[in-house]
Amino acid sequence: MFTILTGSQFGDEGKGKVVDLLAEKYDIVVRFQGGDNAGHTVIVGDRTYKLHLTPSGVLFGARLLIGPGVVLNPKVLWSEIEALRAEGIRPNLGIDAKTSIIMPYHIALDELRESGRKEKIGTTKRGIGYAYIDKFSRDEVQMKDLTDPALLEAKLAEIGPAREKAIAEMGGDPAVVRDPVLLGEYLEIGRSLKENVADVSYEINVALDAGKKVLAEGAQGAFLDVIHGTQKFVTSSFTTAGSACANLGVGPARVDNVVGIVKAYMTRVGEGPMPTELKDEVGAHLSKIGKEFGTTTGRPRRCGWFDAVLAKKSMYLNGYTELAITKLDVLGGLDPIKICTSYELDGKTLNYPPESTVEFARCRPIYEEAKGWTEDITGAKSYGALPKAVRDYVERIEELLGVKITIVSVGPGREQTIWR
Ligand code: 2SA
Ligand code: GDP
Ligand code: MG
Repeated sequence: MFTILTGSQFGDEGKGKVVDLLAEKYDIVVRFQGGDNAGHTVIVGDRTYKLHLTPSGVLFGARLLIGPGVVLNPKVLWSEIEALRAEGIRPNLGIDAKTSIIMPYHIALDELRESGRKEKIGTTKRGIGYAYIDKFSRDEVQMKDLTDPALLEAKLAEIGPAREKAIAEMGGDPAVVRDPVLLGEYLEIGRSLKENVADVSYEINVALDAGKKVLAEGAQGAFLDVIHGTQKFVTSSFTTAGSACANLGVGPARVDNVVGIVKAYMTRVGEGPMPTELKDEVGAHLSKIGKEFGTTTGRPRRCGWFDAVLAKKSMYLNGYTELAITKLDVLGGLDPIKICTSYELDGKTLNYPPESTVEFARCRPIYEEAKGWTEDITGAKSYGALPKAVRDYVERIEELLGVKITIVSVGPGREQTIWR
């Protein structure tokens, strides 16, 4: 069985929590795009794990794979592995030989470019965009190059001068490109991870042939997709479900189900349009109760009402077969609760987001109202035990999106989950 799970909004929908829940039933959990810009939180009991590269199936002992479409910072991965080992968890990790490496110069270029932009994107400054530029211009360092100093040296001899020139032109220090200390650290990690180098496409396809279960874990969300998101305020990878097939080398006919993670309201971290953003006390409530701060950078996330117009587009972009709704508990105490069901643009009513980001930024939300609730739902154990207003909200979203909501999350903990 092959399942793809992606974020349906702007990221941080709670993918980490849901992947952890599902992982018990899967043999392999694999990341297929993005890098350590991702921050996936898994909370079990009093322990919180903030995972950036390690797939969120780690606590159930699944085989964990990092596919060739990921951009990998080896230092971040290594520190995650060490932190997990310190807790007695030994990740069973495979990294594709062709996975692109985020080099120190990618981080330098990301920082320089972002600080030089008049209109900022609000990147995580993890070097993501520049690592993907090098992947697509075929000038990348790959995982296999880190396992052999001669390979890395040859690669840097070929691509180093252009990177040094670019950094110097942007006012940075070109010495970062061949910094012997940094390169030494990378090679040391490469040596340590040599046994983990894998052929991810082959491994997944063989596992599927053998009847095993594979879960592809998306990072970021639909509207941060480099093609279908709100350019230019997007990340540099393909974040929608179809990307899992292309990035992992698994044919689309092998996909059995596509799970979308839907937060019960909207958040966005970084710049870019968000029609339902609230800069009032309701936004402050969502931020405070939802603890909406970036898992990687700690930046405050912007908050707003659920946007069903964007969500409809996400259903099309991803072709979800089922949904998990998260953070319903955070809406408790707000009455009424609003759902954006259309936009107003230049006197016209739109039921679908305009393709142009400039026009999208000018859309005004049109809301319908739902009844709120005041009960604490964080301990609810069954769908029937939820107050009627909560069930009505869930079912209204289901109706608007036309896809069944099978998982209802009422708190960050594993046990705070209701299966419908
Ligand atoms: P980048 O660094 O080039 O990928 O940034 C480009 C845009 O993508 C956004 N982005 C994210 N949005 C939500 N969550 C992400 N992960 C972290 C988290 C974010 C954090 O889990 O909270 O800690 O700040 C993530 N990663 C990238 C980013 O904000 C830019 O708008
Ligand atoms: P991801 O990037 O999609 O994995 O999401 P993040 O981990 O960045 O952010 C989601 C945050 O919401 C994390 O702190 C989770 O622990 C938390 N969370 C997930 N589901 C729920 C929920 O149902 N209720 C509450 N209150 N928090 C949740
Ligand atoms: Mg996150």
